[in-house]
Amino acid sequence: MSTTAVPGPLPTGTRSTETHCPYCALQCGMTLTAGDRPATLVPADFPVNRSGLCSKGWSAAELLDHPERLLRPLVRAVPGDRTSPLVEASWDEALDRVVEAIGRTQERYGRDAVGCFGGGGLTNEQAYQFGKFARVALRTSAIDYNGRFCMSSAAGAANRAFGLDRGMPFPLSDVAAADVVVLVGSNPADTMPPAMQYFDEGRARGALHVVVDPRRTATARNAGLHLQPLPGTDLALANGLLHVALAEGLVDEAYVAARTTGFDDVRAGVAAYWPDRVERLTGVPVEDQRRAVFALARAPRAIVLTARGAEQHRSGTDTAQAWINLALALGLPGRPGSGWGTVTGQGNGQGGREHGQKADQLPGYRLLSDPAARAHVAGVWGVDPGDLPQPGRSAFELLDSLGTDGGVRTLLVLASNVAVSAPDARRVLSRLGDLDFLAVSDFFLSETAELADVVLPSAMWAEESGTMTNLEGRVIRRRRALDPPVGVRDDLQLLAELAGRLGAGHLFSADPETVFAELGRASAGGTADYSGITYRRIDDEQGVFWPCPATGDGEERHPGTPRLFTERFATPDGRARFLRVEHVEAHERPDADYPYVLTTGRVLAQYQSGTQTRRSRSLQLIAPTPRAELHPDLARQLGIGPDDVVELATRRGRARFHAAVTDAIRPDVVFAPFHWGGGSSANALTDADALDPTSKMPAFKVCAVAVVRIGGPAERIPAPPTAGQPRPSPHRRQPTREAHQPSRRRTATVKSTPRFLQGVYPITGEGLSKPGPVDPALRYTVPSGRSAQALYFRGGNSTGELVYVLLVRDGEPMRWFPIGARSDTHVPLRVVEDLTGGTVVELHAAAPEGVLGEVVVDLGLVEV
Ligand SMILES: Nc1nc2c(c(=O)[nH]1)N[C@H]1C(S)=C(S)[C@@H](COP(=O)(O)OP(=O)(O)OC[C@H]3O[C@@H](n4cnc5c(=O)[nH]c(N)nc54)[C@H](O)[C@@H]3O)O[C@H]1N2
Ligand SMILES: Nc1nc2c(c(=O)[nH]1)N[C@H]1C(S)=C(S)[C@@H](COP(=O)(O)OP(=O)(O)OC[C@H]3O[C@@H](n4cnc5c(=O)[nH]c(N)nc54)[C@H](O)[C@@H]3O)O[C@H]1N2
Ligand code: SF4
Ligand SMILES: [Mo]
Repeated sequence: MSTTAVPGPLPTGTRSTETHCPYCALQCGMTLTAGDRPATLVPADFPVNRSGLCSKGWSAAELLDHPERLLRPLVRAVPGDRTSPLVEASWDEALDRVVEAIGRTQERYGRDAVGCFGGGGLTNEQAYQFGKFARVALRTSAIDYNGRFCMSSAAGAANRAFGLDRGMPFPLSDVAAADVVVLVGSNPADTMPPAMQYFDEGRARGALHVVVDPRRTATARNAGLHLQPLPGTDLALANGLLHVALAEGLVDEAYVAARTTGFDDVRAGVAAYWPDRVERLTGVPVEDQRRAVFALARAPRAIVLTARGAEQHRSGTDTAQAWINLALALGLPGRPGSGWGTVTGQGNGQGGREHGQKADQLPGYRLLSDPAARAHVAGVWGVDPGDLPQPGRSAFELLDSLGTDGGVRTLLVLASNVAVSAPDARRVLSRLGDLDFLAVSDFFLSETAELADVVLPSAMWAEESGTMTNLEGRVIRRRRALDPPVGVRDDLQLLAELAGRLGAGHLFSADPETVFAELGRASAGGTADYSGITYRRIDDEQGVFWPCPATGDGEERHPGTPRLFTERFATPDGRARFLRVEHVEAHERPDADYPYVLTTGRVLAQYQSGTQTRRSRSLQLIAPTPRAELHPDLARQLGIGPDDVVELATRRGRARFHAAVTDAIRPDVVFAPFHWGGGSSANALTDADALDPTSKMPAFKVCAVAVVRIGGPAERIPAPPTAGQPRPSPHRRQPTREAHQPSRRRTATVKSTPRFLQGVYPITGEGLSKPGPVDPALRYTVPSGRSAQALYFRGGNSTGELVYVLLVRDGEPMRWFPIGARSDTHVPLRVVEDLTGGTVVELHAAAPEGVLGEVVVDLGLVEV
């Protein structure tokens, strides 16, 4: 292999090329005409989009010759001084500066002080090459990518449950044939519009679609049933649906026995999620819970899909698992036309997580911590397995370490705009400022590139070749339709060139097809096996679904795998794994200072951090300014009118938006799009301190927010004054968090009169006659001047022994509630007398000596 194998120029003249949209994971097929004139495109009849495109796809060609495109590398006028202007430079000079910085940093701080940050927009070849570049040319463990902020929770859950993560284990067209589809935190009507044709087709056949979303989105409006939970409560909802399924005998016991393990534990766990408790946690009425689960269980073909609304939480992995548990209990995964899937987001969000740009992974979805995997991949790379680094830090942890001892000092970013899209963006901005050196490859001067020491101009989608893996696991080809502008290089070439300057050039190629063949060999035998896929086959077969292992000479070739799990799951014993998961409260709940719940997400005409779509003239007409959605009741209360400028404030920062007043959102929730930076950065508001323990996903979808009106409608939204902004939190070690930590606080701070003492608590038995306090949260003092009445007690017991819960009033036992082994109880208490102001009410528990387990308690009181 050599770095000279760069693809040559295309022939002159006007020609049409079949390729795919640069944006989302649907990867709609399109025909691009280019050559002697500006590029134009029309949709193609490709299996996913069947001649459809959304406004982003339609307008994609506009950006190819946009005046703001980067056409030459940029470097700081004064090297090392990021306050000096960025000026144009030659590739040689720019790359010299990058290589010098790498050398300086590694010499001074060690190999791991040089870091890489990738993206799910890179082709498979580029993502693969980036992972290899980090491990082989830089020999650093510090590499991760933006998919951590996207698919990681769902991927974690799928790997745990099925032994394999392919977003949709079936083709998208199965959606059209399903009788019931449940969409949890997914809004394809705005995020993948052409996919709606499959949903529409299903509904036209009489299918019921259930949408779970705190907003009545365009997707929800078309659905037969809309469940509108409080953000961050989807896990409780899924457990609640499974509770109903069990109570109603809807579980497919034969499937559970034949194809799964671990159900007993889940069965015991969901006992605590009775419908009215779930209604209180989520806001979804009992009636709707029942409708959803009956429909799902009785449908001949049913599909459950989760997306970012359910997954971008600190318990995102467990939430995805809860929906997988439900799907498994109903016998869906692996059954024809049925199953669970996650809707992958970025153009190559699927391939981007398979080929080794993730901190813990090697190509083929192999693990860096697995000696056999290291040996295999090192063999393909021609290096010593012992030279491969160990797993590194996850995306946010990597960003938070920038500029610290033991952290990254020189960072290379490809295809990500973390200054806008990472959580707690003001903290990330400050960390980027702490770097010794930042290099960014992009085709526009993104907010991250603006901060760099060196900016490397990258080729755009229509100017490069490679493969992408769409949301169905279909490997498709991005075909070069025009030559990149002179002075612009594709990232594959960039990495090969850099590797050459670092002395590893002989191990890297700049030719996509060569790299793809190598990727195939590296993936052979892994879960994501691409070894039987070639460019030729992709052309002939309209894409090939992985796994597709190579076969020997004379053997029939592997057909690829459109549908997974039909016979067995990818676990060692072939069975899917149930895993008990518990509801955890949002890490930050509304309080007097920040009284509402903020959630964030997408609008139709903008894409991600907006680097591209905010530069598109046609898209700017549709979504020119960031609009925060709030309910008319809330708007009235705060004196906010339509299109007024409002400021959202959280403990991390402030950002301003136009107000979109709409009754499509819950009155206690505010929604902000994250496509803008600067004074309208939604991520200036979000929190990064509560990462999911498994996936390290930040809680993008829930935090506590305050809202104030700044002024009337204005064309330009003024940025919040810097003086009022909180200081970004200082460097400190990431707190380690334990999984499944039961809640230790009360779950509701409703301003109305009901009061609840509730939660799931561990107990240690000291004898049935020796009750003791369980948790400080189970204590309530009636405010002076008011009185209260206990209304009911509900309790659940996970242990194999009888336990008692005791209602204590001012230290005196008032009522005993026995709860049998592994069962629950419900006791109405309306007869209990008034509790006057100052009275202290507490719940204690007693269990036989040595018994360990959990109790679920829920005491309902009303305060008047
Ligand atoms: N137009 C457009 N399309 C895109 C993208 C884009 O930026 N713009 N990005 C692509 C990418 S990378 C991705 S990952 C996908 C994402 O696609 P989606 O997952 O569909 O997009 P989001 O808007 O992030 O979130 C979906 C919904 O979750 C809801 N939600 C918020 N909090 C919660 C919650 O706690 N529970 C539940 N059940 N729902 C909640 C929001 O109201 C929102 O309607 O879109 C892809 N397509
Ligand atoms: N608050 C909040 N924040 C979120 C989310 C949310 O729902 N709420 N969603 C998260 C999700 S799901 C995602 S996927 C992330 C996405 O966040 P980002 O990683 O910021 O994604 P993009 O905006 O697509 O950034 C890609 C950048 O790279 C450039 N680029 C695109 N393709 C290429 C390429 O092939 N080569 C090079 N060199 N450059 C390229 C683009 O111009 C752009 O500047 O945001 C996350 N952030
Ligand atoms: S749905 Fe996705 S892939 Fe299709 S045109 Fe729109 S952005 Fe492009
Ligand atoms: Mo994403």
